[in-house]
Amino acid sequence: MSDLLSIARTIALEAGELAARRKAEGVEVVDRKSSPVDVVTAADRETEALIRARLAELRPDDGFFGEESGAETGTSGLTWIVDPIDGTVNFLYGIPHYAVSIAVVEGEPDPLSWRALAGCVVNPASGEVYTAAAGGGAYLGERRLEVAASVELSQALIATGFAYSAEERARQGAIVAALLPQVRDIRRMGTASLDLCAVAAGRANAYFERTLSPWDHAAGALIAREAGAIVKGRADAAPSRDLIIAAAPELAEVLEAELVELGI
Ligand code: LIP
Repeated sequence: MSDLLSIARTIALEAGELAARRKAEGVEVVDRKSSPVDVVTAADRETEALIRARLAELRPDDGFFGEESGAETGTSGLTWIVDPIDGTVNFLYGIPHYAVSIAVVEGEPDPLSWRALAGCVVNPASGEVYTAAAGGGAYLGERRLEVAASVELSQALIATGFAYSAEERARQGAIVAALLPQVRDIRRMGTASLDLCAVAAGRANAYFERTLSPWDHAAGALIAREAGAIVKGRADAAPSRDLIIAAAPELAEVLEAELVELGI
């Protein structure tokens, strides 16, 4: 497990350096994906290519599933789930809040069934490095992380995010508008992996989002869980495109009930 974690960490740091260098040199948008605002930059592709090449060197029998270059099955039963630049819009706008996210899972590369073994989330702009191994706890640098104690919904600082689809954003916006008067405040920070790490570090009491891809939450969910948070989907389901919620156990339950009430 620790070998897998050190590989994730080493490669995430290398990829973070490359992304930061490309940011300094100027960001080039090379394509659009699910909508006119869902952009791909040259750095997204180059960073993923670096990660994929390094993993092929160090773990040739493992599978790979990345945001920009898709999936390849391995023979080892393990798969690396990679988001080379999570928070691409922040990266594009020069907002120093984006991340390289690398996780390794056992089983099918499907969040509904996989078992996450190790994960690393690096914010190249802040230099913060979040890590976790299954059963081994979560860390920010050398500091062991613990999720904030559960609070009343009215006292909760809640992170969330919005999709690239205007139609979905309209639905998400209506739910957030209804939730806002019931909570301390909302934070839209733009990077799902760092939102999950914020819950792990006690910088937010909870996080929820719909329409995320597996690479957006693979590493962050393990880090939040190893810090003591409940990380779940709707009802008893695992986190997925349908829904991800992360918070201390009691708050997670109350927040989910309220979100369902609001029609999430
Ligand atoms: C982003 C997520 C964010 C979400 C965006 C997008 P990307 O990932 O980190 O939480 O709100 O819609 O999915 O596209 O930057 O890898």
